[in-house]
Amino acid sequence: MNNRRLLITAFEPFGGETVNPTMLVLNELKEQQSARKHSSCKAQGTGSAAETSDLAYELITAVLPVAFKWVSAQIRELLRTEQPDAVICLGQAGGRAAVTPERIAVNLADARIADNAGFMPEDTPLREEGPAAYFSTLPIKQIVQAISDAGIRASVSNSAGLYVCNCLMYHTLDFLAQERRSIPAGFIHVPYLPEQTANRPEVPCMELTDMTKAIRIAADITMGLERVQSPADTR
Ligand code: PCA
Repeated sequence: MNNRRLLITAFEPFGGETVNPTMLVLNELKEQQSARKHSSCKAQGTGSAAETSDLAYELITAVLPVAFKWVSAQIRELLRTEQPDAVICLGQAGGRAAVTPERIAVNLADARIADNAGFMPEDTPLREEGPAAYFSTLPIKQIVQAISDAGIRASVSNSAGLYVCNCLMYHTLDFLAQERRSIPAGFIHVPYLPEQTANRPEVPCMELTDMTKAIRIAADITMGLERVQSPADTR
């Protein structure tokens, strides 16, 4: 097993919601990883090499506050201390029907609702002297194709919005650019969970199992792996 590391971040609930699907996706991925580690240890104990390809990278996870003021410092600190080989940040995009890797982050905050710290910036640059925008360095087209091939709705999004998710994506790519670290990094939005739309049947949603599978596919592709079917995939 090598020790390449993928940082995946989720966000806390916001905007009156009691859950953020990204936190649940992260929990599922962590459970799957420890289940695979366990079965791999057992297999290695019996001399089998089963499932080793599933352990080709380590997950580092973090849940971030939905707060413009804290996100920048927290992601920069994580990138500095963890030194990951790739970064996928996750966020909820209520109202979208598909898993949507973002193409671009822009140097602007313009909030329609206050963040969890009560802050509501308007037409404010994220970094005064920063570039206007950064493109995702994730293989977004390949990710969309592979998720779609697995029968899950996915499409490239050309706007991460101007709220905290765009802020996180911008600061992630800005830090990596400043540090001259060219690793794959970017952002993926996921839809609401069914329980979040129970009283709003017209609003699209997606099952947690599908979201988790989609993000696992995105993670594997980002880490340069061929997709391998594992028992966790069928859960
Ligand atoms: N979605 C918000 C912020 C946190 C989240 O999960 C956004 O799209 O900006």
